[in-house]
Amino acid sequence: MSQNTIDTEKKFITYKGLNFTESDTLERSKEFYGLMDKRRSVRDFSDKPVPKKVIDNIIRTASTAPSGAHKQPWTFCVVSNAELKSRIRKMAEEEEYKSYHGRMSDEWLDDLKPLGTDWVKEFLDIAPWLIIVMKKPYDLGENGEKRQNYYVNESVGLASGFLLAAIHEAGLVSLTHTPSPMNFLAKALERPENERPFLLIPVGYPADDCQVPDLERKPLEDVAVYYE
Ligand code: IYR
Repeated sequence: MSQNTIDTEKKFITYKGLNFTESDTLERSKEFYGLMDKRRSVRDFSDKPVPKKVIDNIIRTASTAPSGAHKQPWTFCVVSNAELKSRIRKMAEEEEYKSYHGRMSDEWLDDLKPLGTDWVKEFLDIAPWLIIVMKKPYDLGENGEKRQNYYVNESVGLASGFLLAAIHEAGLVSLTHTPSPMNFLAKALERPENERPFLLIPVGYPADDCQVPDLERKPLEDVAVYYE
């Protein structure tokens, strides 16, 4: 073996999959769909605490997502500190106020009407945890050298999807919040230069009087095309 391939020698292990019977596979696929179909984006949070160990497991799950060249180009910044949450809220609302008062097009504002959103982001103070998902276009090596990551948006999007599923599976609720522009988060959290905010996800329990818009999901026929 040549000198420069030693570090990248491939190692393989046997993988047998989960091996369910066909009827269990059908049953499980139906059950999981039923569970995921109950997930809703929530904006009315309770301040009821969620143990840190739960958040740890949810993030471990997110980090099992596939990623380009298995680089796992993400960092999950987890905020429960009330003072920091409140600073984040203030900065997010400053940007959101500008977005709702001129930066977003009339078409965009019209499309948001059924969701009842506005620039006020009370949930950033109330939810017990804020998870800020950071994407890493490159890693920093030991001597500060840049190491390329690949398919970063796809990878971090997948990890965020796994994160939302794990949050829901645990009986908690979340919101995929995108205050725009989001750069203030990298500053407030003092992140290194190779991290960019991707999503801000409050996590907790729904408020007692929580309301969500009465939305319908597209049926299978409208989202899938089969070529058999
Ligand atoms: N970022 C704003 C606006 C917003 C945009 C989309 I697209 C949404 O689906 C929801 C909201 C906000 O968080 O209010």
